Amino acid sequence: MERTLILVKPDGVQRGVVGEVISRFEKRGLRLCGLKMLHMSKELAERHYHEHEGKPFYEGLITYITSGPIVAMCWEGSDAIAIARRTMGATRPAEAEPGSIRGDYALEVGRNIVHGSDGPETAAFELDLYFTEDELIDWERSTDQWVFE
Ligand code: D4T
Repeated sequence: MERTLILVKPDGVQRGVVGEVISRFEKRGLRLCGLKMLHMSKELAERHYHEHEGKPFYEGLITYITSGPIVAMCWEGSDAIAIARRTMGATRPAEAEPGSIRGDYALEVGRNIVHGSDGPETAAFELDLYFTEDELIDWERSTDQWVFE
């Protein structure tokens, strides 16, 4: 079982697609294991996006991601990281397939609605930024046997 961090970014919250995003991950079969709403501090944003520091879009990215409340979630399942990224679509919405979240709801890379961890190490690092261990729930769904092989 793999866990991934998904964020609904400020544009997704403002545009009222939090429920839609959650619904797509639920319908896909991933299991929700943590959820909270928060307003990201500059410090948290800088820690999250430390790998992009110095890039031309970095300052705009920090301003955008701290511009309003976000929703942070943990989703789990086999291959959760890759499956979540396919469900979100390409980072650049112009390249995102129709039917993906970004392919259906976004136009610009700097307003791309959602974030998802891009690998197991990043997922562990990012989940730790947003959730304490006791905020991540170990549970089973009655439908798990029909979703997980
Ligand atoms: P996030 O982290 O938001 O899920 O994005 P990705 O993992 O899909 O993509 P990323 O790390 O390459 O980019 C992080 C973040 O920066 C914004 N961005 C990116 C931007 O505003 N301009 C750009 O040219 C790029 C490459 C969008 C996502």
